[in-house]
Amino acid sequence: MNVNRRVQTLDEFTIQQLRDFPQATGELSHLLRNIGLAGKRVHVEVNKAGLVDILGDAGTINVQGEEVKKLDVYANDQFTRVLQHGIACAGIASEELDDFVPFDDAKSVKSKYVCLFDPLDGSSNIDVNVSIGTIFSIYRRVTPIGTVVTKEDFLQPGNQQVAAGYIVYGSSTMLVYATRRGVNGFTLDPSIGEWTLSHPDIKCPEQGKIYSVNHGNFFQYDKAVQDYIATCQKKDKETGGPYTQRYIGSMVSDVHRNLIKGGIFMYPGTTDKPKGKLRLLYECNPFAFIVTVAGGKATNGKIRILDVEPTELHQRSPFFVGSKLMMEELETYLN
Ligand code: P6P
Repeated sequence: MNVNRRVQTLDEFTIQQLRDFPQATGELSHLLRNIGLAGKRVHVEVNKAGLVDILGDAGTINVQGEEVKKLDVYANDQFTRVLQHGIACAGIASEELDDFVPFDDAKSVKSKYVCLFDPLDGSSNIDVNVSIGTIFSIYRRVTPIGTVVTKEDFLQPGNQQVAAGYIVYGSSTMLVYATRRGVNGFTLDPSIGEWTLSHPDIKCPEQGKIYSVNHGNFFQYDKAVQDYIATCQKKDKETGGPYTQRYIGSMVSDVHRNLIKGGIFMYPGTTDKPKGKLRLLYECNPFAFIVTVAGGKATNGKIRILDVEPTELHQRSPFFVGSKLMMEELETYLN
């Protein structure tokens, strides 16, 4: 079997970044590799999910005599543990945990980053075999190095993110992350157990032909949103309309597809839920950062989502993200 030796692994890529920036301490590279390690472990379990009935359902004891955890609890534990035992993270916040978790051991308090994540977004799709994902967001702490992190280290606006990314457990498993220098995608090669650089320097096409929204909520959206959706369905030589509607109800997959092919993803506020459903800190901000670095745009319907000053860890926000020209067309309706 010929192994493609020219493809860079995540480790080689992050170490190359370190060589290109001698002043870097290597902590961010180390943190990203830790996330890659946890992602590989979650990949293994997610791919077995269909077999859980054989291995025993969550909360039962499986044939190996181990307690079978819900996959999102398992994923949360993997990301928390790998970051806590690393040397680059001073604390985490997770969709699965009510409050943030400071790492107060002697080594961790000296770390300069904090990480927020949704360990397994869309986990309700697992039992119908729809792709799911992990979403993460990395900030430099604002409290003094050497002290235990506090909530203010986590309540930072998205424009302060140092890096952000996601893992999509789909037909293949991919890790995509952005720093201010660009967006790069790595596909897990199970034959060598490595993330391999498959999508270097991802750019979001300025114009796309895909719009993603839950039509079931249509009559609960603001009129401006309804009018924009109607435009997506009309013939238009200039924009290439009508667009195709693609929405699988798993944010990581929907936004990943639109990032690569071009498109717009919307989770607007509704009359029942004016703030929408998606979480600002570990769903909206990471994707807003990634798509913006790739050339797209992201708003909460009023301002750039990256400029929103957070007040709570789990606050929700309406969310619109995607190709630059499609977002600008949407904004003509929203403004
Ligand atoms: P709805 C999954 O539960 C999730 O949080 C996102 O991944 C997804 O985009 C959204 O909810 C789907 O929500 O209300 O359209 O089913």
